[in-house]
Amino acid sequence: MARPPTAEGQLRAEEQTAYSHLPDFVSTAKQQIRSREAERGPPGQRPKVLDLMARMGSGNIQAKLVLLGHMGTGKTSIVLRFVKGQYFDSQESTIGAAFFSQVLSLNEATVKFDIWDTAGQERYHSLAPMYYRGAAAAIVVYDISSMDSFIRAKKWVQELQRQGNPYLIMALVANKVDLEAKRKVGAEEGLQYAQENGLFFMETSAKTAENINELFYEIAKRLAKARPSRSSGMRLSSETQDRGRRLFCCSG
Ligand SMILES: Nc1nc2c(ncn2[C@@H]2O[C@H](COP(=O)(O)OP(=O)(O)O)[C@@H](O)[C@H]2O)c(=O)[nH]1
Ligand SMILES: [Mg+2]
Repeated sequence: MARPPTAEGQLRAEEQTAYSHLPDFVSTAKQQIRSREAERGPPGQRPKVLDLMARMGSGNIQAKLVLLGHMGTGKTSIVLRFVKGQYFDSQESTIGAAFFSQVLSLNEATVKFDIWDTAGQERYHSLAPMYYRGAAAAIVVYDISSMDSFIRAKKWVQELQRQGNPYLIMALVANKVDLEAKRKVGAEEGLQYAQENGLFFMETSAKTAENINELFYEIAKRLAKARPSRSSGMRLSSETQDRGRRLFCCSG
């Protein structure tokens, strides 16, 4: 006679189902990462700046950037808006992670972002370290219309603080500000949390493009801060996009 399942047994069965597809995904992800690493050359021959970013020559910075956050908060939409100037109302869910690159020219430096856009699903959580390891910058995204996503964002921040590197530039991004009528997380709440944790904070909308360029510009500026000569100004290499108005910045 079959025994009733124990809570532990049930959990193990659920885990098995959730993780059954992971081996394939892990090998694809590892291949993706290996090919990116190969492009950067052998580790011993890479320029070392705290091993966070590789400088490609005078005034050029190559920086790995990772996006983290609950599924559906708009991570992919933020990247697509920045990289391609596109937005889709029915953006498909990311499977595993996706890679993008974009160059942003400041007056003082040219920053090439290698962007890893991760999937927000819990079942991919164990893979996240592969993407944030060695990152120079991280964008943790929540959706202003979802308190759950804000709680999840705080967990990502804690994980990055625990396991990421101490020099990581971290941005807390409150996305979907166009959904003001459905707002559940106040701007002050996000800003306060960011200030207490040494992050910089921005409210964005991938839909309207509000503060999207500003977000990446701020990160690029912080990456370039180590450089001796500095001035301000931004130029996107591919296209000029709408400049937003809302900006809550900066701490950290
Ligand atoms: N209203 C609104 N919807 C957005 C915004 N950004 C993303 N979305 C929508 O939210 C859903 C999830 O977006 P997606 O980029 O796939 O989120 P991800 O899972 O974090 O990558 C999609 O239907 C998007 O069209 C935004 O700024 N405003
Ligand atoms: Mg996505």
